[in-house]
Amino acid sequence: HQPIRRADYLPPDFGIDRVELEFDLEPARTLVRARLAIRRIGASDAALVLDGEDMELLGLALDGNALAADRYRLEPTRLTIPGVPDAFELVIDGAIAPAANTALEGLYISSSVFCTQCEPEGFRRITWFLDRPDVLSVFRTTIRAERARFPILLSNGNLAAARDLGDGRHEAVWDDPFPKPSYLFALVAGDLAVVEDRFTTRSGRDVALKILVEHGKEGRAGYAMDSLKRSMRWDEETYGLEYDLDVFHIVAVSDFNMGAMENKSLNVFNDRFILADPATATDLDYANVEGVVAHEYFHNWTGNRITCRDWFQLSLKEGLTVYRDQEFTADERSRAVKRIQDVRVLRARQFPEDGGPLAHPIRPDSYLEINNFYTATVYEKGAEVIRMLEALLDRDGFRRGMDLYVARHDGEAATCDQFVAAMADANGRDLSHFLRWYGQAGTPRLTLEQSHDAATGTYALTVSQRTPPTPGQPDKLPLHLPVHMGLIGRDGAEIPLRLEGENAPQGTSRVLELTEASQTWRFVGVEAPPVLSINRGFAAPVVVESSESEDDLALRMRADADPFSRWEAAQSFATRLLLAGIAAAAEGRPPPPTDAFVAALAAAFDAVEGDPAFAAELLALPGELYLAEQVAVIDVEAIHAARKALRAAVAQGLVDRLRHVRTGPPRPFAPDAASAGHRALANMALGYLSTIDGPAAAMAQYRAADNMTDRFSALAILSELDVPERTAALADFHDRHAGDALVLNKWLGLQAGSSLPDTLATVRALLDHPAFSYGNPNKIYALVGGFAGNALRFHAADGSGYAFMVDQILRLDPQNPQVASRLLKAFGRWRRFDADRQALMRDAMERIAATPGLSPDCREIVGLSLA
Ligand code: BAL
Ligand code: ZN
Repeated sequence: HQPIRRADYLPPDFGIDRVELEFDLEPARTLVRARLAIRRIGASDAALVLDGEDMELLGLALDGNALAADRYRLEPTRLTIPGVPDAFELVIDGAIAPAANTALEGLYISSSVFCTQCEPEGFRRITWFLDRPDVLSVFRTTIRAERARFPILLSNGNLAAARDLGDGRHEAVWDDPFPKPSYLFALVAGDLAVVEDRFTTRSGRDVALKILVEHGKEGRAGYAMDSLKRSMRWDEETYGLEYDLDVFHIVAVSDFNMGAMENKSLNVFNDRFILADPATATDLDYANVEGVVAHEYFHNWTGNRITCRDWFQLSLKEGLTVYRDQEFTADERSRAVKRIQDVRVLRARQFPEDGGPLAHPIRPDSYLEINNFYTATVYEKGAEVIRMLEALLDRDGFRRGMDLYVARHDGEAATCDQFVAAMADANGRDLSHFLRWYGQAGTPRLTLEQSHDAATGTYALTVSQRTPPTPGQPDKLPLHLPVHMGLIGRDGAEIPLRLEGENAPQGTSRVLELTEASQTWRFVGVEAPPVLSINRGFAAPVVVESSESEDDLALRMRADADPFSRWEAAQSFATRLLLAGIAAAAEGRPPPPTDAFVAALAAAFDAVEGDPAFAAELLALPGELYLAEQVAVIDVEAIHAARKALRAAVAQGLVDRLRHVRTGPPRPFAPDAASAGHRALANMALGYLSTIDGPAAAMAQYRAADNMTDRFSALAILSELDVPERTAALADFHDRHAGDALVLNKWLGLQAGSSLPDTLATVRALLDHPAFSYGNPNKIYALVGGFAGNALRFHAADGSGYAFMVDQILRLDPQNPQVASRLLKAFGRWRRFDADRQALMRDAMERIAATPGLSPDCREIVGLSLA
């Protein structure tokens, strides 16, 4: 395995205009015939080199003539045919073994259903092909299988023909008129229930919507269907983008490496992002179903109609599509709450990646295994980069850019440069400086200097930027970024913003453009020193280093006009106390006084009455992963202890308000955002109150709950308490939901994430529980991944957590390298720990590196981590 470099991109020597696939499906051995219409587009002497892995070649024919073995060369990952004509038909007969496919790439079987996952490079496990996203072909797919076991036969596009074959088998033929790269190919065959609905597009196309789930789970597909219809409408209203075929399928399967996959007109989903009902799904599950259904649907334009030229451009479709699904959710639910939740995820997952050995730009420069680059950076930071374009160009300008991008590149495989060029050209802007975001890794840090001249009423703000070095990029350039800011008077009122040289104020919230290492803006008409509100809405994915006073933070917590900034001020205040508490805990000193923070939190809480979802976010203290990023040497025990102490202090200080939240008549369950907000706040209050009252109220709620959010929230609270109720509730939950894999995954994850001291022993025991299986990624992520995310126990001082994870990774790598390498990333931040833990983590990774036959996926991650 050699690194693939972005700079080495060359267009393909051949195009494949038309693909006809025929499948004779049998789990043990499936026959695949591919008839390819191939045309030379490159050098006249170039040989045809097709990608292919883990298949048996049964025969090759060129323009109807069988090719003798000396006319081609078959190697483990490719098939080379020299001396081909300029245009020809190639027929390839091959055989594959879906039942033995545990990597879940290509064609495999999940709970007796044939399904596929081809992105990024799975199609080469189905047939030999130019398996790269810049080769676009029209596909016709013929599927033959036994009717009794596989009554449903699906592929991309429209059903062209179906017939009985007379021998217990049947056949279906699917035509997809839209040229597409091989990674968007999909096939599904099995015995599934179909939930149907319809959607009429703006221009009058009648679209059949079909969601396929396991028999008996039809009742859990309603929210996904509703989300799909709302997504379709939203994309029409927001971007003028309509669906383009007569049918849209979503198939839910239980064994799936990713969340879901946007195959043209045949999305395949991890069932955890489809199935939801009140008894089995939490509000978070509902929100995730909505978000992922929307995300995959939005890919139909941003990803499928316009795809990526090469995998280095992955963020072209993923960053943009994440941005689109975030905006959809913001419009459907609460914009402020959505932004807060997305920033939390960014800080907990992407900032650590950007600050560690696996740091890479949103458009990486090289990879060994592209599967390793489906990262928080490509997805979430990629979405932030798009969001900055929206801030810099404003909403209308952004829409003009999207329209031009679609008009220029529909039907093409495009690049990130082309996307930014469309944004620039549609707005008459030069965005060449902005393009640095695509090539430069690392999280920029902003520092501020402020001064106020009372005599002239001038307020000067200097913003400086600096991006710390990342592996391979020691020197960083200044970036072009929006500084979204406002100024607040001591009375809490927003100050009109008038820059020196302007005739009149331009609103109270503005986007300044930072392009230099340091820039100063002067505002006039500012009578008294103002309180600065900066990076409103988290317009730029940066760290703002601020030494804001506690009084200013308190003022902004209750009075900042930007709700995100109110939350941010609360987080900053809490973080400051927590960092002091962490230092104190590490040195055995008492924690710092919390009265000022608690009073500010109370005032902020009172100011948001009527928005319980936001209030719940306000009360949620910064998480352990975020705090770990803020300290020089990560001390997991001190972080845990400091956070626990501040939680107790907040509970005491806000006890009356928290009790008040828990009063009032019970509300009937509904999955909408407003109802979910009430539950979020009530459960936040329950958690705080349990630090005072113990387990009784949580146990009562656990027993009485009529929905999974309330039941599971109570269970999660109990799971952190070392009390007999904990054991009873966990046992009850298991028995209530025995046989429901998705619900039991929550049960596995909760136990794996518990801070109680015997967690590792519990996790080991659960490996043998029937609810766990090494064949199912959801279960592995719940139990083993859940443990890896449990900083306190994974980083146990004796190294037991590390040893356990190494065993798990090495066990999984031969069967599913994608899952193994994701788990391996847990070791990436090893240099941030004390010397003893560093040594233990290094040893652990060296044990992995020394393992013969390690997958390229794991080899790349361990190599980067240790470098
Ligand atoms: N394209 C892989 C899954 C997703 O991001 O939608
Ligand atoms: Zn995506």
